[in-house]
Amino acid sequence: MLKPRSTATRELVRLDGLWRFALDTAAGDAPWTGVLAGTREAPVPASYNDLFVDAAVRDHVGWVWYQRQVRVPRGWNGERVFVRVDAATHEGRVYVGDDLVAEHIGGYTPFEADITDKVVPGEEVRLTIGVSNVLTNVTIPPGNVTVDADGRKKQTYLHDFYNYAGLARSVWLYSAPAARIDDITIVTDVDGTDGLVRYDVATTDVDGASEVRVRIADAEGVAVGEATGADGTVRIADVALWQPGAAYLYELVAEIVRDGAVLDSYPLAIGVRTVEVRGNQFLINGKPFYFTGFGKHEDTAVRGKGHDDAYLVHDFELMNWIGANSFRTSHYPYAEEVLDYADRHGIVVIDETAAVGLNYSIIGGFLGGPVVPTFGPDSVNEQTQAAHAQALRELVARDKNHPSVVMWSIANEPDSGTDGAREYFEPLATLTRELDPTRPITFVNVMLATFQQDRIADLFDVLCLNRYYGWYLDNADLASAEKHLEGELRGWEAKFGKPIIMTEYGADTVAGLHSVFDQPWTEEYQTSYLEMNHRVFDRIESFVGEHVWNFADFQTAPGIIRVDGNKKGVFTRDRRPKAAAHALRARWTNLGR
Ligand code: GCB
Repeated sequence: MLKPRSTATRELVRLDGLWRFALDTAAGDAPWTGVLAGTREAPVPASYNDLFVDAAVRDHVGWVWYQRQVRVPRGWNGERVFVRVDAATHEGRVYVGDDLVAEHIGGYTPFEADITDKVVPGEEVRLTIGVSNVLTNVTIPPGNVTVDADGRKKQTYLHDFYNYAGLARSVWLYSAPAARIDDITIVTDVDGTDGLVRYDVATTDVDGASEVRVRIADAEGVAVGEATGADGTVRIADVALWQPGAAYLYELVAEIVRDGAVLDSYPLAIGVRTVEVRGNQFLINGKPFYFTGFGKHEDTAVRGKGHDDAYLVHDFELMNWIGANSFRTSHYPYAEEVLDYADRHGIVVIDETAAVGLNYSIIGGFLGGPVVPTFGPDSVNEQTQAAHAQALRELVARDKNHPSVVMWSIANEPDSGTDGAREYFEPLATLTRELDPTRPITFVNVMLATFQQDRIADLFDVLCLNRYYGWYLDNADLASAEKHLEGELRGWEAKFGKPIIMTEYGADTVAGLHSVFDQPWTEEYQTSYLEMNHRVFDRIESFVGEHVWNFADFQTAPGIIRVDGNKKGVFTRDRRPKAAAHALRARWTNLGR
């Protein structure tokens, strides 16, 4: 799916700003048929939860409604008109006037509708968007809604970040010609010093007299290659590769041309690079790559998961300062602006679906709750698997052309050591390879499923492990933690011979808390904990990366092991460095890998 862009043939109106806002409890039935009740307004993009001084909003379970008037530009006469929602977390319904025009399940991928027949250029329409935050056993991510004796609904979930909801990314109105480019797929390769750009342009309403043309220009705008036809290959002589830390982007322009007139035109930034797993190495452009960086979250005060360009730039600046060359979009696809920025700045991305918390054993085994089998008719079942497959399709469709994305992560910490895991994951691994045969795939393994228990790691290219020796295990005993961590890593290495990335390791740390002892929660302990991990990583040959959990402190559901959220950030929630940030910087800027 193409990102909406203003091009020679397309126009764009961004619908960000304040929208009328109401909870379903206040909005009445069919709230899209009139002006939304009440006086509340909510900004788009932002999660709605923390905006109001009202627990009923923060803890709301169900639908909320956003509404605004929109004037369709009068110059759009004769064009197709689309509304595009970058994300509605977790389910969205879009109404133009009284009519439902789009429905979508899945909180972190975009959807759109052709609303040409519902609007008149030059006139206003009422645009209403319903958003539901409900998670069940068949959604990705899963959750559960309970109703107590007083009729109060409560949403619980198995993942460790707050269930922020609403319209956290932009909403757009855009025009496109009737004969138009629907999609572009780019795959790049290298042949000696030349770059090969294979392209495939999907179109709508194109007649036999029209043709597709593609041309590529370098960063200075100088033409370097062209081709005609809906698919083909363009060769770029003496190609400048997209490299980690040294991004180079070309611009590919796809056009539909008829009798010399350009009917539609869409420019796409592309980077030429290769990615490959060979033996126990992860290769980018044929050279071993060692990941340094973080698992992140889209999370800031007040706006929740609302996308914010200031935080985008600042986070990447901090990653650059600390020597991070990569991050994982834990635990859901991030805003497209983030990937565009990573493309332009040479930051490597592991792109993850929102399949987090497919694991009932964590509550049972680890947190001492009741043990429910994860995979079963009433828990993670075939319907969940279908939703997961759809999440994979939408992730790959959205992000396939980003050179920064070097690997798909199809889930975080599923219950990979129990009955049903293989039956659930094997078809999804196969599907991901079909959707994109060019990138390695992985899933992120939980500490309850060591190399002895895990049943699915062989289906994937890279072993991504989350391990908390020295925190959840061997807390305050880094000497034991060091032995146990090394023992387990050697087990994985011997059994699979695949590259290993530590995708999470971290210790909760309250900024400003200090001790001369190995005292958990202090800044000193976080630093010693990371140093212990690094000593072990440096002894394991198959190690190809380390992503600390987490880049910054973030909000979670309330609980007795969380103090106003998860405090494993190397930066605080407002992005100030803890002591560990300086230690990491010293390591990562001197790794020389
Ligand atoms: C994990 C999860 C992550 C949590 C983290 C923690 O393994 O993948 O979402 O936040 O542990 O801090 O417990």
